[in-house]
Amino acid sequence: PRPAHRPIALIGAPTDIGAGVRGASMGPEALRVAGLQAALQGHGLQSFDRGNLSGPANPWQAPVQGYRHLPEVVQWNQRVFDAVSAELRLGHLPILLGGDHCLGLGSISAVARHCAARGQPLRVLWLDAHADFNTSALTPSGNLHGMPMACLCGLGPGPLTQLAGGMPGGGPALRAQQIRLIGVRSVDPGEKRLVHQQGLEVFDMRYIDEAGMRQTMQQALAGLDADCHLHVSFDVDFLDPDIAPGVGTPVPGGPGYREAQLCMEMIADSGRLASLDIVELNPALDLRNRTALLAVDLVESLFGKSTLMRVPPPEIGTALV
Ligand code: 6HN
Ligand code: MN
Ligand code: MN
Ligand code: MN
Repeated sequence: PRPAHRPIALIGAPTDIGAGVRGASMGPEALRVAGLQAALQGHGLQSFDRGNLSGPANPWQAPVQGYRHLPEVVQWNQRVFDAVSAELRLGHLPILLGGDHCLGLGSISAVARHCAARGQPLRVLWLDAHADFNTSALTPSGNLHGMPMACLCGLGPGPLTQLAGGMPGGGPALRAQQIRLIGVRSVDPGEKRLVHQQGLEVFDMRYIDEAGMRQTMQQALAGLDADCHLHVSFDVDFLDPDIAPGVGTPVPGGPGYREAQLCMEMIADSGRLASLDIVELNPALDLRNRTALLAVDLVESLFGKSTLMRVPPPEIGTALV
């Protein structure tokens, strides 16, 4: 079947170990309370809730050599790696319920290893207000949720770049050409230079303002092979904080409700979505769980809610007769 019709496995990773604000550890439960599993089942998708992974508590310490909580971040990511790998082996579509965005490292490392073993092409869409491309030398905070993209590209500490023994050939989990950053509007100065130097394709908010979400997503999804594995790493701070206040690092000027829906719908239309992270939801900062409810609504669209209901209108630009 199309990957989006595979059985879905929900994996909770209740930690804020990589963040600078506490509370993302409550994200998995808030997504459950918002009805994530029922929403997926309502669209005819089979899903299992695997419950929560466990890992070290947040010791809330200062950075050591540019990293906060590196040993704990490694442990959490190893567990995420193992859990996501197991679901992929079973032919399931894993959804990682974060937790902060440092966990994208374990999730995407597992996906990259799985694809490499099968010779399958992989593309990663990173929906985020931030580039998450810092290194220990560049980071203003030491928070590892600001570094997973760089680590996946091989720039970071060995235990994270070579998670669970690393890729078969010893290289990084991802190459820049496999990545599309979408919604970016807050990048630190050194981080900006590194993103450019690495040649990442960035659809920042300026680009989305000028080109529109439709053209942005057409370009971000262009050239997908028919057997491509598409991974979406959805940092909830991608969304405008006016509609999604429950995040630890809000940045004004993100996509609004309709733009975000279109983004998700166009990903659904590709038919290639095969794994997903939902991260950085912080219920301690939310208002009556509305950010979690919005995330569930958008994830429904990601799995084809609107597509299933849609009577196609005439192509845009086609004159009505
Ligand atoms: N996130 N660039 C900032 C830092 O501390 O490195 C913020 C990172 C936010 C990360 O939202 O996943
Ligand atoms: Mn619904
Ligand atoms: Mn992020
Ligand atoms: Mn972010």
